[in-house]
Amino acid sequence: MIVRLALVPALFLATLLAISRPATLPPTAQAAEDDAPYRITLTNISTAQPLSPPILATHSPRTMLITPGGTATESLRKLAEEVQNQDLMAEWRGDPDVHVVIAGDLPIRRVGGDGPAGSSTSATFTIHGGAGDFLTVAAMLGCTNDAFTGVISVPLPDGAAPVSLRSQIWDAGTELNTETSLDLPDACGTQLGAQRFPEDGSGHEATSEPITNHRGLTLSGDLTDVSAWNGPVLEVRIERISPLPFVANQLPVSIPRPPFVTFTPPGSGFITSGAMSGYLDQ
Ligand SMILES: [Ca+2]
Ligand SMILES: [Ca+2]
Repeated sequence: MIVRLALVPALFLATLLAISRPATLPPTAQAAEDDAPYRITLTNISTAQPLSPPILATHSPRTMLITPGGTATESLRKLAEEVQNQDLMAEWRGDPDVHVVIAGDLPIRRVGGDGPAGSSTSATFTIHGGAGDFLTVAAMLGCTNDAFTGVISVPLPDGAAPVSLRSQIWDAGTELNTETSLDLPDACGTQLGAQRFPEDGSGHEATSEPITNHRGLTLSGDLTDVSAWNGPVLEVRIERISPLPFVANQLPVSIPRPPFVTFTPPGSGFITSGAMSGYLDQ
């Protein structure tokens, strides 16, 4: 069923430009000696799509913050449709298996694209994680109806070798892919995207579908091929910056992997470097 909702006021550029301090939570479920800092570098590798201020979380394997094949929460809908990451931060903080959440405050520019002062095509975050922790990252593709990218439940490396992944792109399943300016965040057309559109709000034709891998643009609306992608748009580099390896509380290698590894369509989400091929079969 599709429900046409009233246009939402044009708050999204303000959301993109709003300056709020990145917020973190101290680890709650890990002993201090198991805690290590990681440097997470998010790089937009696309000329087509700006990315919204991202959200990152470290968490235990007991929780899965985004479930492909499942339904997006209202907070994830707001990220994927409206570039708003604060509700998702609150939601994830409420999960006792989440250790640290960081919500970015600036968009990540597309290659060759504009953005607010301080933004660039790359953003680096330091986040703490414990032995056996996983990483989840999400950011909206800013010139889409409800597409987002990131990584879901990727094991943090416990060695010094950095790991880089190019992320999959999902359709949140909450909005019809009209590809019209009326339904795209205004920030896309006013500053960040590859095309110029008027400030006409960010409409929403609701759908109730599962999170699936995005099929790409259909070019049936206002978006043209300069906003289209034909591969990953985000590279995620994970680097453990603590000098010593974990020595305690390593998870057994037999720990069940989360279901995301079985939800792997061809051609997206693959390791480009690092030493984690034993963990991921994407
Ligand atoms: Ca959709
Ligand atoms: Ca719009």
